[in-house]
Amino acid sequence: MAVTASTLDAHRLRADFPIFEHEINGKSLAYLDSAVTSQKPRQMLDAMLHFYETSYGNVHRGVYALSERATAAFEGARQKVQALVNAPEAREVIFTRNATEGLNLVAYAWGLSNLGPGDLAVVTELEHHSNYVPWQYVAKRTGAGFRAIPLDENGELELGALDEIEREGRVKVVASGLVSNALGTVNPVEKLASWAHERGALIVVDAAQAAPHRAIDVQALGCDFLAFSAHKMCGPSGVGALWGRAELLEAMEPFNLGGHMIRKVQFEETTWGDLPHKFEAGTSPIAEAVGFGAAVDYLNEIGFDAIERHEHELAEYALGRLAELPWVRSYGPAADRRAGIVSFNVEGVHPHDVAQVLDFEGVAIRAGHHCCQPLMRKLGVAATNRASFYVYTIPDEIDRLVDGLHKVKKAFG
Ligand code: C6P
Repeated sequence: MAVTASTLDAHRLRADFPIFEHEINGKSLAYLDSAVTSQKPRQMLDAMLHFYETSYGNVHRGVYALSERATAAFEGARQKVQALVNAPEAREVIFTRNATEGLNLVAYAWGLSNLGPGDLAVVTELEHHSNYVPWQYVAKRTGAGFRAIPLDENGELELGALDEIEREGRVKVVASGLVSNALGTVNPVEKLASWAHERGALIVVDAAQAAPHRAIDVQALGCDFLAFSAHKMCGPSGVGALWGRAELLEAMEPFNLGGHMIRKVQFEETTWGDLPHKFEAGTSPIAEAVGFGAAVDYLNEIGFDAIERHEHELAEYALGRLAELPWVRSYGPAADRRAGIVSFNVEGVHPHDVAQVLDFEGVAIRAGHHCCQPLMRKLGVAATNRASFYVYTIPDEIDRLVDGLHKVKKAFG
């Protein structure tokens, strides 16, 4: 990996990713869909294979050496994730299946017992369904109100609306993404955290599109919970992390019940284990957690400042290139206010048709509502096309996207 403290060499990094050795539709792959899931570096794949070949066993269950080795690797991965987000304690990091499960854990295990009539759960109009629907559902179940912070025409949160929201009930929880998956907007989470805390409310941060791309410090953000997925950050699918403040997690009811999460089970009553075990019922994604740890090592070696700068440059380049096409409409804020995600539509052409023509050219982008239907409604569209970037993205892929869009225009008139 040839990188300096502040830059990265995406051409060199591509060599770490075996997927780029394969052709798609007879063309080299231009993978512009890292926001849906990232590709995997050999270092992470090797770490998982090595673990399976040398150290695999169940964790926290055996007294034999292999199980202890597996437990040490699994807990080592937890410490890597703890350091990644600057969490005060490793026991505050819960391994989940993904960001969605982490966010549901908070909505169910905290929301069901702490929300009620007169309370408000506040989300944003930019929110991914995973941090929107659980709060809408739990608000309905508990009789609490449900409000969404609106967006302005630049795709940024209108914080001026908070005063009005506050007048409508007792704000108990604010749920916000740090980076929007649909527009790339970077939300002012620190401000929202202060606003929530001044009102005695909690803030739950969806970092699914942030943790892969920028340094995260839960203490500096001032949040109470933060969730993300390994598969979007060079790690395997099937594992994610939820960080929560220990005193909140300790006071919460469990989310899943069964093996490993108990202290004592008797016919009359069951008591719960300590953190993090209380929230890790059943056999954990063991090798996946080890792969997650290896992915964190890989990204740390590149450096998050370099990753953020690289993706910012790509977003700026992509927005500039798309602006050359008068029949393409881009959505979202200016490049300096967003991460490496650009959403757009080609005039008169359905986003699925756009993505299909691009696929023939080996260019993979996403088309759809991106699990953000409230946002699509706000934009007045059913769907958009979206290109998203990562450490291995090179400007040539964006040029191929633009060349492909010319073909779309030609094919659909
Ligand atoms: N977004 C996309 O944008 P899971 O599926 O649990 O790993 O991640 C869910 C999720 C939560 N929050 C945000 C901001 C996200 O972007 C996502 C996943 C994907 O293409 C799939 S909709």
